[in-house]
Amino acid sequence: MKKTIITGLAVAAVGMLALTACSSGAEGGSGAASDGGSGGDLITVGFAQTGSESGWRSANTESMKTAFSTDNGFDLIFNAADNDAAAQIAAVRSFINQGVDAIVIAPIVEDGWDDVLQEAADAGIPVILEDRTVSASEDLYSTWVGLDFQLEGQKAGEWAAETFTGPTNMVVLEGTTGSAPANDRATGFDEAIAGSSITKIDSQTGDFTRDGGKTVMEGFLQKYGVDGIDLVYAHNDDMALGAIEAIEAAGAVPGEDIKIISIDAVHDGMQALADGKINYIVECNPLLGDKAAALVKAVLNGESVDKRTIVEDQAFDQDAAIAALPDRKY
Ligand code: GYE
Repeated sequence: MKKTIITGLAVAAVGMLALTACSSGAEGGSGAASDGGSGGDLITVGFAQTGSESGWRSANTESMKTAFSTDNGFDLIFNAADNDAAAQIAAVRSFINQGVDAIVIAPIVEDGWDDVLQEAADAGIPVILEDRTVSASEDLYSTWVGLDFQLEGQKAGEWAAETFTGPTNMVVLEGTTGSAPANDRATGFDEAIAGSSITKIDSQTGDFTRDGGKTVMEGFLQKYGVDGIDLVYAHNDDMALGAIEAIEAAGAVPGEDIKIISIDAVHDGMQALADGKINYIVECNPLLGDKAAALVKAVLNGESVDKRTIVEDQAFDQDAAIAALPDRKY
């Protein structure tokens, strides 16, 4: 399997190549492309988004809508499945029935994709995955652009193992059950803290939402008390922000009485880190639109593309968050 770490420059170059090489761009389509009044044929793309569960997702949706604009040569059919895996598969089926030129999916969960991906392949419609991955065979999709979720979890775990050297009771706020980031962020973190003095006393899904994180954290606080929990590992910022509300409501100080590590580095999370309410954040870059759009054009033009494009992430402590906040794009 080929694996590429791609830089902004390389992506821009691919994008420009694809733009100049793409005249009609509607090969494989069945007349669904409309010209949208711009004079040329547009590439009709069905995008099956997960939903609108988090700040990360809002930034990702905006990035995708901007990149797949009419000005860039696309006619985008956008669907957000409200975190319902069956509804997302139904949306992909409807894109196939509409005869779109290409389908882009941010898969809610990893499993269950084989049949519908085979149907897309049978219809000659290429599928490009963005953000999350699937467990189905790689032959069933053209390419994937996303993040190394396991490495994100590992970076968070390494920081925790270095920082908490005495006995530490940790609770985990997991992302959506069965999603690639929830699975991989758990694996990466658990491997990194193996043999450390951190004990995972509980772990439950908060579905990547602020409300979910708050509700699960309220339950943990009821069960273990403020004094029974030293550390929260949240699979995303939104759940950490929900946990902050629960901790404050319980009369404790988040970031001090109970430390918090999360993943994403969206604006509200970074602000909480700068304010000392979160202690460490590993970034997960949601700005994948341009890369996904360039890949769609390259695939439709018959160019060979890498099977995986992984965008690199950074990590932030409080000082780094204060320094980075003014220039953050999301
Ligand atoms: O971390 C979370 C979102 O799939 C990487 O989904 C994405 C995750 C992100 O809901 O905030």
